Amino acid sequence: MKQNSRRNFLQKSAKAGVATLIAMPSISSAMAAVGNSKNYTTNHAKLFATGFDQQPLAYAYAALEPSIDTTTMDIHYNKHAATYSKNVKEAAAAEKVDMTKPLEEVLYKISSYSVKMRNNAGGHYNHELFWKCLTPTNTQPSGKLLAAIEKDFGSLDGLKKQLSEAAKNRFGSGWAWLVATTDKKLIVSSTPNQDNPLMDIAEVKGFPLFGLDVWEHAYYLKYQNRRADYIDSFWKVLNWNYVNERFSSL
Ligand code: MN3
Repeated sequence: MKQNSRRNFLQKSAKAGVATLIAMPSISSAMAAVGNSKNYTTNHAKLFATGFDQQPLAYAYAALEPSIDTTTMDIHYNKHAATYSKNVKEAAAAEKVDMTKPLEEVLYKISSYSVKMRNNAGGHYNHELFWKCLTPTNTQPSGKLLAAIEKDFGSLDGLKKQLSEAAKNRFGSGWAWLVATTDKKLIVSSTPNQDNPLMDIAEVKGFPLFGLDVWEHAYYLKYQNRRADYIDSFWKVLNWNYVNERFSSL
């Protein structure tokens, strides 16, 4: 933290009381663990820190029809994702994790926790992000994000093509990601199971701007074996406004 911002932070903390004083440094040190704290400001960490409980969906189960069907949304949110949240809290209690701190702190050091923690901390984080990255509204990348997409992929279509390929080629269950590295370069990656780019064990590390769930539970009821059709539909409901926000904050 720079001298000035640290002074401001201490002044604000003194006004806000002891709770803030304890919570804030833990978030900024968590962001520093990404590897380059200068691009991950405290403001950014506060904006996007993830808790251990499921947050409510911002739209109805039916809102993403016909791209993602109502029953899939209901079961995916209330059964699959709810179970990751329940299980990550169990693992956190067993492994003495302070659940008042952001889940990200666990993800950055996931190699030092159990397999149960890896699967469920990842599962919970990935789904909390996934719901926020979906919307019934038609949105588009803009500003700094669009400029970065054009720089790193040639065009929006270039990004879509590369990410769709990564999603199609992920063997078995996993995710495809648009990742921002610490120098704000955009990279497409994919991870197996419930791993993600925040984890110290990930091949491509960085800040996930959005993730695409390609577990069969995310599409099978409507699309059966047609993963490629599900991926095509995903682009229609991707919340670019939220992705813009995540990138602009870096
Ligand atoms: Mn899922």
